Parts: sequence; structure tokens; C-alpha cells
Amino acid sequence: MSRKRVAILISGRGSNMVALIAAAKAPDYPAEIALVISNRPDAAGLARAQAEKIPTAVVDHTRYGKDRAAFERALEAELEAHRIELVCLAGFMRLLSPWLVERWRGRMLNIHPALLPAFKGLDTHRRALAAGAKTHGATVHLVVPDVDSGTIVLQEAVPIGAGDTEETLAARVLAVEHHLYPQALKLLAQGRVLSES
Ligand code: 4DW
Ligand code: GAR
Repeated sequence: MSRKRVAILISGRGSNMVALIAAAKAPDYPAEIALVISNRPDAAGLARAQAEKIPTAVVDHTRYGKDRAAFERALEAELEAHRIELVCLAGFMRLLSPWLVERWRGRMLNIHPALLPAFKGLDTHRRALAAGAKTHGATVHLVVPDVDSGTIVLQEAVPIGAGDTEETLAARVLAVEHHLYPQALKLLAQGRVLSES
């Protein structure tokens, strides 16, 4: 069976992107990373993708002012030009409108650094510590217009220790993200993820 063509959307460091690229090198992996798009020209992940000889594109949201529709049409044009079949958001920090999200319904994943539905939004590690949570984690979910709310594909728990700081907890969660995301993309590429109607 032919491998699904995947685009990864990033805004920064790109460590989850690197994990997906590494996983997709396995000959039996059902997806190939065909494109990396950043909305920020200075994202560190762009150089890491180029070092792996993966095509990259920059769609700089600041060039579209408040016109989110024009920004998203430019994103969509890149996805179409590269014949992309599945999209992975990996630290991509621009809110996508229902227009784009519906276009990719059931075919777009996001990774979130918490055990959804707990701790939606930003600063998840700080808030988990402040709440006195004993367990935290990471979630890969289908993207729907409502942020951090689509069907959960996989999630994995991470224990919180008494001595944890935001930094130590973030590092423990990130290590889990790096093995969770490739597993989730594999399931989606194999057609083993059912999205709700
Ligand atoms: C996410 C959600 C919202 C913002 C940033 C990140 C999590 C992942 C995600 C990215 N784009 C998405 C999702 C999602 O889960 N669902 C949808 N789109 N529909 C966010 O609100 N970002 C704001 C600004 C960030 C910045 O300053 O760069 C924004 O206004 O876009
Ligand atoms: C990751 O921890 C990811 O879960 C988080 O941003 C980081 C990106 O790191 N995403 C969100 O918070 C989405 N709301 P990376 O660029 O090294 O993959």
C-alpha cells in the first residue's frame, strides 16, 4: 500500500516534527513526511527539516495582517501543491478557522501537552502543578474547530513527582509526546481512526 503524504505544521522548535520524521524512516511506516510548513520564518524546526532534505514552506501570518482567510488560503495552496493527504500540527500556534479545519476533518492531528479534556489551552504544565495534579500527560487528537476538543486518538499519562518544576515536568511529558505522536499518525494513516460524523 502506498504511504500517505503528510505535512507537518510548526511554529517553533519542532521536536515533535523530528520524532515524526525519524519514525517515518522505517520502511514499513505507512506515512511519509512530504512537507513542513512554518508560519514563522525563524522557526528552529525549519533548519532541522531542511537538514533531513524535507521540502519546507513558510507561510508568514504577519504578511496577511488580520486577514486569516488569506493566510489559510495560502496554507491550503501549499498543501494542495504538495498533494498532501494528512496534516500534523506540531507546536503550530495559529488558530485555524472552521473553513480549513472542515476541509481536513478526520485527516488533521494535533498534539497537546496534557491529558485532555484536562488542561486545555496554554501553560498546561504550570497549571497542572498549581492544581496539585498527581498525573499529567500528552494527547493526540483530531482537530475540530473547537480547540483541543476533537476525537482522542491516543493519550499517555505521566506521573507528577513532589520535586517537579515546570521544566522537569515539561521534559517528562515531551519525551512521551515524541513516542506517542508517531504511533497516532500510524493509526490515522492506516485508516484505524474513526472520526465522529
Ligand atoms: C492551539 C489552539 C489555538 C491557538 C494556538 C494553538 C492548539 C493547536 C491548534 C492550532 N491551531 C488550531 C489548533 C486547534 O486545536 N484547533 C484549531 N486550530 N481549530 C491560538 O489561539 N493562537 C492564537 C495566537 C497565537 C500567537 O500569538 O501566535 C491565535 O490567535 O491564532
Ligand atoms: C509541544 O509540547 C506540544 O505539545 C505543544 O507545543 C510544544 C511544541 O514543541 N503544543 C501545544 O501546546 C498546542 N496547544 P515542539 O515544537 O518541540 O514539537
